[in-house]
Amino acid sequence: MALQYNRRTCYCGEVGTERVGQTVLLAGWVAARRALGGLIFIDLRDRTGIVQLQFDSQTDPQAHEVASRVRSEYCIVVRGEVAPRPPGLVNPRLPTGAVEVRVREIEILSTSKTPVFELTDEIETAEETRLRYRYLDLRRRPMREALIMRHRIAKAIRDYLDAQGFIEIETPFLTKSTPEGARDFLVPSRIQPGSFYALPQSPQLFKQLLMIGGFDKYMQIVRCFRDEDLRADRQPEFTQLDLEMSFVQPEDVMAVVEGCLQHVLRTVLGLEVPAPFPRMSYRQAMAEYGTDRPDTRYDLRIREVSAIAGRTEFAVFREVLSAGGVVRAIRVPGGASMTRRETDTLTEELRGIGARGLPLVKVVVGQDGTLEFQGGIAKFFNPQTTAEMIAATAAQSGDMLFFAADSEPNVCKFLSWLRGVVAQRRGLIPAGGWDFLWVVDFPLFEYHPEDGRFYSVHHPFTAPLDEDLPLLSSDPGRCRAKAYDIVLNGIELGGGSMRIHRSEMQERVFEILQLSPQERQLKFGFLLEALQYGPPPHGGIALGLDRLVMLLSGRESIRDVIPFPKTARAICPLTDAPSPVLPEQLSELGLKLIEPRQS
Ligand code: AMO
Repeated sequence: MALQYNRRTCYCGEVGTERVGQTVLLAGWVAARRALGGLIFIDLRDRTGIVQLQFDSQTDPQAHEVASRVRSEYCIVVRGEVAPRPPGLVNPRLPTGAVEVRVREIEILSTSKTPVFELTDEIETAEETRLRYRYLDLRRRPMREALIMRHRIAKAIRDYLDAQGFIEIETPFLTKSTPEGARDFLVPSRIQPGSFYALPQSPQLFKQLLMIGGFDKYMQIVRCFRDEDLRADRQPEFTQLDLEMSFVQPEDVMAVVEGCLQHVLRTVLGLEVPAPFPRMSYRQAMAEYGTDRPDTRYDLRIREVSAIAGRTEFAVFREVLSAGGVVRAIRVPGGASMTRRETDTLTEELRGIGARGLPLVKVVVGQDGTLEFQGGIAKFFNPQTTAEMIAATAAQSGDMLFFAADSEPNVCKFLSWLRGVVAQRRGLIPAGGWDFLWVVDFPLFEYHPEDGRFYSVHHPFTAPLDEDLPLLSSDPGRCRAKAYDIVLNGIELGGGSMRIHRSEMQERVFEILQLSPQERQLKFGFLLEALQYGPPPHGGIALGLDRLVMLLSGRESIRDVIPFPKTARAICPLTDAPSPVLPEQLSELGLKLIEPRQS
């Protein structure tokens, strides 16, 4: 009689010593198979782990015969008794390593082609191949664990926010362009030929409408779509934890996020993180870390040294300063031990991102017992500028000072890159650190000299800081926003803001952005209209769920925590999407390709 696979007694990973003597019915995949004389051993795998099966030709010849035909990744069901493994054969690395199942009956449910790669924990296989056979890749423990953790994180988030009175509400995917600033994915309409939906870059406008609709505390774990260049932490479709609240100030939103993340880390990782999380102004972040998402797990802070640099004999410093640039430095404690090869590599890599070089000096104790500079650009310093530079950077014997001299944005870019790389290569990043940080007081606008216009740093509905309101008329470039980003270990996890809820203020911002009444109407007309019907003061935030899961599961890429991600070329190797469509489909949509498809 066939084994009843719908009557499994437990999962493979649950077969422990407490089940010794019991009969179990297990189903799963053949992870490994070994034949030893009259015995066959099979590692049976399901989503909980692996258990060893034993087939004995003496006691159960029929089952042994079937087991001899079984190959890797066959799907099987077995019934047998749990027995302790003989002493000496216990595998302490496996939770089920003290037992084995002596199989009496086995049935092959389906056979498998030989997988094109081995389904081991560590894997060298090209990612494209893994994605092509993702369903096999998903049988591997690291993938399985990441997706299970993703589920737990999402559940912890929902549980916490539900207890706080949030309501999860879905918003449309077939919609109009949203203001997040990336390119839209467009969907042609068959019923309205020549018209297109845009897939939402975020539910931004809808969540504001929900506030006007009176929902007060909204949350959604939601897919967003952005047509942008991909990186390890970016996908064309990704998931946000999206929040919006009425009658709040930034600290209320921040407190909810802090409580939620504390709950997630507690329930998923058993970790306590202190709250409130530290806050840093955008200005400080840029000055000391060169980026708006500083990794505060290690120091290596950037120091402003332009004034001293201008008094050295180094022509590069002087030229840069007279052209309006800046000189800044990083002190690497103990960095004087870095080899020529290491610093040459850094120089080459910095050239790759546009730097002209990497000026450096080593800090040593001179003959008279005072600190002095050696190597690199040491010869351009006199005792006075040396002493000043040492004081400005708090340098000590054995340190290395690295400099960057360029326009301010470039200096920030080079030194923030250098901080990260030096910290990593010199092992300065403590393991197991969870450094959450709020970056606040972002500028409201950024000025683009190429077209002489201001653009919103976040989106045009972001409210200005109350104390900066006068700057809207006098100096918009200096006006700060009621906006906040949350950063974890140097990765931007999320961002949000208070929204403008009064139409005069919105008008003023649109004027600064030089958005014509027609443009305003075309892009955001429905929101502007809704804002005339008693909008509550409101604000919110969105966190990248993929990034959160990536960080909590210790993965390097969000692709490792997404079941079916796209490659860096925005392709799905499994389904082969995107792919050409039939001419009939195009004509039904009223579309015609004007250029032959590039292969
Ligand atoms: P923002 O554009 O900052 O804000 O997005 C919020 C967070 O979403 C994540 N994220 C991404 N993750 C993976 N792939 C991508 N392509 C990608 N793009 C963004 C990041 C980011 O911090 N509507 C506003 C939020 C608000 O103001 O409430 C918004 O979407 O972790």
